[in-house]
Amino acid sequence: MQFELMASMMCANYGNLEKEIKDLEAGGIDSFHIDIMDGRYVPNFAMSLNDMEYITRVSTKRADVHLMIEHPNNRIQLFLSHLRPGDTVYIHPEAEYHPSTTLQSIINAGMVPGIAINPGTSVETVMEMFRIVKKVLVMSVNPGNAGQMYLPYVGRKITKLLALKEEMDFDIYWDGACSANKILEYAPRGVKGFVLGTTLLFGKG
Ligand code: S6P
Ligand code: MG
Repeated sequence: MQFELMASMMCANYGNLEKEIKDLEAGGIDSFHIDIMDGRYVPNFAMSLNDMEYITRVSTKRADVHLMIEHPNNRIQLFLSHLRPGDTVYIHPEAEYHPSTTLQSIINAGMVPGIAINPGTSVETVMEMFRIVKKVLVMSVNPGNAGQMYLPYVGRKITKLLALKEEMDFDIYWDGACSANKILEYAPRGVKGFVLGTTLLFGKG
């Protein structure tokens, strides 16, 4: 069973971020999940462009950038210019009038395109984009904060996505309240990667 682990860097220790990055790399993390929030699409501000730039400069692993911002197309080049080919960028389709245009910009820049699906978003409303993206990030909490409770109704959506992923050629990733039990249950079923935050990696203390 092979799966990827992404460290949710909004939960990291900023007292010594370089050490945190190196420790996570030594611990075997596959990529750094970077939650960018604008205080509008979600009611919070988390990481910034500067944090993203620092992490990509210091780390040797991929960046996994989760844009929780309104109209990402307005600023997408700014984000892409700080990333390396092969890094992943997810947008939320609801945050954009023409999400496929934004996804095309991500592809043109050599990044891996993804969409993030909120707990209240149904598979059917975003299905056309599955043929464009390589990754679908399933939110199992509402976007905006770490340390929230898992929303059990998301499990049925993952079952639907698992049935579509081969035909439509995308991988499924899990974001929110990810515990060891969730990995043990969903990795064998075909979920490709898991974002680790306060639930499993960084602790709540
Ligand atoms: C939430 C964000 C997530 C969190 C992650 C934290 O808006 O997209 O990536 O950082 O879910 O993990 P946990 O275990 O604290 O829920
Ligand atoms: Mg995230």
